[in-house]
Amino acid sequence: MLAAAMIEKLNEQINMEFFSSNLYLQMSAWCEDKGFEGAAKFMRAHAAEEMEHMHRLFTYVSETGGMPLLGAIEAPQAEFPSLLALFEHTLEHEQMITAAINQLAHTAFTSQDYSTFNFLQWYVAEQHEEEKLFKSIVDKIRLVGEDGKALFFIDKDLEVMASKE
Ligand code: OFO
Repeated sequence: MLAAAMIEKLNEQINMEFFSSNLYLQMSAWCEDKGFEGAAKFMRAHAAEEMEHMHRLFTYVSETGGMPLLGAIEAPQAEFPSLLALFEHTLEHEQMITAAINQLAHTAFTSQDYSTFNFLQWYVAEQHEEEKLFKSIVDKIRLVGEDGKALFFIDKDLEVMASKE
């Protein structure tokens, strides 16, 4: 049985994962609108991944006798100045999520909730992967620049990455 304070924090994380999913889905619409079809597919696939992050937490809370609570979810940003700005935003967002996961792990550990601490290790590893992934995309766009031809190839690359998501 989880402590009430822990359940509350896990519920906050459930909402953050929902927000991540909505943010990436919204970003996919921007990409589609600007003709970046590969990027759109990539963001859509990533939105689905975030839904899985949400479900994993949801299941954990209910399996441990808690009650998952879905609160209001803020509307995500819908306009971006460029594809690079969009991916910079994903990287900053993932860094924020990593900080939230670290905070959760800290709370679990210091309150001797080792079950939750253990459960959160999956998220710790996942955040490492997510930051690495988004950083590699940001780096690539910065490297090739943002003219039409360069972005065309970036978009093709993202399409390939989307199929591996
Ligand atoms: Fe992108 O890792 Fe969940 O939020």
